[in-house]
Amino acid sequence: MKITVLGCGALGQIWLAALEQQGHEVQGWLRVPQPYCSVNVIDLHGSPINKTLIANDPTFLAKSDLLLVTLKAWQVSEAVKNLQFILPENCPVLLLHNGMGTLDELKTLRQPLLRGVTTHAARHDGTVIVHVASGITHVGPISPAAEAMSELAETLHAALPDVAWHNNVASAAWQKLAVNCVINPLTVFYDCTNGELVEHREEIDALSNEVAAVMEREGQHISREWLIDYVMDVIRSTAGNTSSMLQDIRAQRRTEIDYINGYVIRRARAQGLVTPENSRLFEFIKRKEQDYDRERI
Ligand code: KPL
Repeated sequence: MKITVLGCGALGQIWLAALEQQGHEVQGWLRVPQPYCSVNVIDLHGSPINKTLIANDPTFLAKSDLLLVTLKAWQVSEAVKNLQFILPENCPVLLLHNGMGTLDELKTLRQPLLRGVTTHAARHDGTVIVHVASGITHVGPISPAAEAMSELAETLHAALPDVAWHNNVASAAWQKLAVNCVINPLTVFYDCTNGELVEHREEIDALSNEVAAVMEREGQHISREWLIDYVMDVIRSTAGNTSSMLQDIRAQRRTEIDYINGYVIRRARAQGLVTPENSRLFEFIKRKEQDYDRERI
């Protein structure tokens, strides 16, 4: 297949390396156009993969069979809209990011739209991307035109397992959103690893309860107890991780808070619910972002 990967950060480079090794023709697409992009990955076995791949080639884009979007949530809709008239009309667009809300921004996209949720973990170590933990990527259709595209999951699975197809991917997306609503802002608040959050059970319960209530109204039927157990499992299985939000804050980058707790707060408001704990942490992260924005002026 001919595959363009939009966004060449940690996740993007892992996918570029895996797809290229599987024999696919790949290119990277960077927000600041460049003719080449570098892939410097240490794979799960500790082996380095160093490649220079073509990037930002509109001719390649116009012939692509898949656009894999690995940008941060807040970058997605503008970047995809900028490419939609070069990309073939039947080329699937697969979004792989934390949080929710981009689908509302891409309602008018002509191409078949898919959503993915991944538990693969990678981190920057200087200029190198270390693939720290294997995971599972849940993929499913958003637009009707994508409903018959389950073979895409097999193609992706062959390159970077595990990939599972779900006709209803919303449920996997909501569960991941719930995990991110709890772990990400709390790790920033306490400036700690995911695992250290076990000390803060009261806040974990309060956040999870609020998210579970919103999920219930959104048609995602899970019990509060189940959600808390699920969040605690992720905290334990990713104990050594620095959450993506804490990495963003430490590097003074914009976080995905608007698409994580911000999305839950917006849905809660629409459903007549209040989410004081989510709002408190949302405001806390926003203040942090504003502080370093101010420092730059
Ligand atoms: O997705 C994550 C993130 O850091 O964004 C979790 C699941 C919290 C793992 O670190």
